[in-house]
Amino acid sequence: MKRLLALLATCATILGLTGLFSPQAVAATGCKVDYTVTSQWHGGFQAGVKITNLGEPVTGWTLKFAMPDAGQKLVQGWNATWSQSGSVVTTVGLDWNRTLATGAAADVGFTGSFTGANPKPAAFTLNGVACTGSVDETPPPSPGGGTPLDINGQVQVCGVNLCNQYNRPIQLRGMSTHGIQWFSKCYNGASVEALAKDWKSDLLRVAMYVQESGYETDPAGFTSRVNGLVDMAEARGMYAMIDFHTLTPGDPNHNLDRAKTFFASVAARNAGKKNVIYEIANEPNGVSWTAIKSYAEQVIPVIRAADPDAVVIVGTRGWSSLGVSDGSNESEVVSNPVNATNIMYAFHFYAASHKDAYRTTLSRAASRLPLFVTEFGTVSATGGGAMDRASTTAWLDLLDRLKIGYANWTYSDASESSAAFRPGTCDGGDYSSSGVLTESGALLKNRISTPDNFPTS
Ligand code: IDC
Repeated sequence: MKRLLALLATCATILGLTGLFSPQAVAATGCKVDYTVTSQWHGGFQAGVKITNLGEPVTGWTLKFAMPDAGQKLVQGWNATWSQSGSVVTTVGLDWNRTLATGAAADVGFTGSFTGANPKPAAFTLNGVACTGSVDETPPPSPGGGTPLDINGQVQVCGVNLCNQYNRPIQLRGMSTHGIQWFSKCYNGASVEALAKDWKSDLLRVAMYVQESGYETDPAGFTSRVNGLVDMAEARGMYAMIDFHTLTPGDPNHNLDRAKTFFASVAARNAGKKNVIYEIANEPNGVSWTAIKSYAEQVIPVIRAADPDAVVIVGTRGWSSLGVSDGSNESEVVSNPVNATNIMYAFHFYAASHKDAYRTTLSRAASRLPLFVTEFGTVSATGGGAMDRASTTAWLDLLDRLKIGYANWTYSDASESSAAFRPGTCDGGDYSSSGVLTESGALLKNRISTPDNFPTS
C-alpha cells in the first residue's frame, strides 16, 4: 500500500511538473479557497473569499461552506448571491464571474456577525467537489521573460499608437492614484507591489493635484513625492504617468508658470529613466482648444529640453473629452494639432455618464489621433453612484480592440464607488486579499491582470 501511494505521488509530481495540466494547478483537486477575515469588530466581521477553479472550466458555480460556530451569521455579501440555511452558507456566481477557466479565480466577500468565537470555516465545496487544492503561486513566465518595463523599454508614439522598443503597438493598462495630497497612506511599497504583482498592472498614474491642497501649497514636497512614486513603479517594472492634475480652475494657463517649474524639475530628474510618461493637464474645462494648445506648446519644450525622448500627453477640451462634453468633437484637434512630435491626446470617460456618443467619437478619432485614456471611471462622472458594468465592459472591449492604453480612477480606499479598495483598506497592510476589493476594483483587477502578450520583435 505504501509503495502504491508513493507511486501515485510520483505520478502526480511528474504530471504537475511536465505541465500536462494547467501550469497554475499543481494539485488539480477541483478547487482552492482562500478565506481571509479582513477586519473584525465587536460582534461583527468582514471576510474575503477567493475561489480558484483547479478542475475543468465551469460556466456556473456554487460554493458551499459551513459556519463552524452556531453564532456566526451571514449579514451581507457581494460579487455573488449569498444565502444561509442553518450553518450552511451558499454562494452562487453572478453573470459576470460565473465562468471560470481552469486556474481562474473569483473574488467575493461578505460581512457577518458572531456571538461566541469566530472560527474560520474549513470545508468548502465548489459545485459539490471538496476544495482541497493548492495553487503554485509562481507566475507563468511572461513572453520576453520580464516586467512590462523590461519588455517594452522606452516607448514612443508611432502613427496613432504607442509603440515599444521594437516599434510595435502596445496597450498599457493600469490604475490612477487618487489625489496624492489626500491618500498618501495608500501609496507605499506594499500597495505598489500588489499593483505590479497581483494586478499585473503595466502602469501607475500619479495624480498630483495642483489646487485643492496640492502642488501649489508645497512645490518641493509634492515634486519629491511624485519622484518617489516614479522610483517605486520603476523598481517593480511599471510605467509611471506623471499627471499634473489641473481641474479647478479649468484653464491650464492659470497654472502655466507652475507647470513650467514642475516639469523642468521632474523631467531633469527622470530623464535617464525609461518608465516616465508626462501628462501635462488633467482636464481642461471651460476653455477653448486654442488656449489648451497654446499651453501645451509652452510646456512641451520645457520637458523636451530636459528629457527629449519621453512621451507627452495633452489634455483636451471639455474635461478631456476631445470636446464632446462641450458639444464639439475631435475635428478641432485634427485640424489644429499641437505643434510637437511624440505626443498623444487624453480622452476621459465615466462609464455610467458617457456612453455611445462618446464611444463613437473615440472610435472615429482613434484613426486620426494618438489617444490615451489617462483616466476613466466605472461609475458616474461624480466618481460615485452605481457601477455601470455593461458600459464599462463595452468601453474596455473597445479600448482593447483599438490598443488604447488606460488608467482607472482610483487605486485608493476613498469612500466613493470609483475606488478599487473598500474604505479602511489603506489603514492596514493588506492590498492583496479578495475581501479588500470593491465591485469596481474586482472588475478592474480581472481586466488588468490578463496577459499582455507584448510583441517582442
Ligand atoms: C474627484 C474625486 C473626489 C474629489 C473631486 C474634486 O474622486 O474625491 O472631491 O475629484 O477634486 C474627474 C477628475 C477627478 C475626479 C473624478 C471624479 O479628473 O479629479 O475626482 N473625475 O469626479 N473627471 C471626471 C471625473
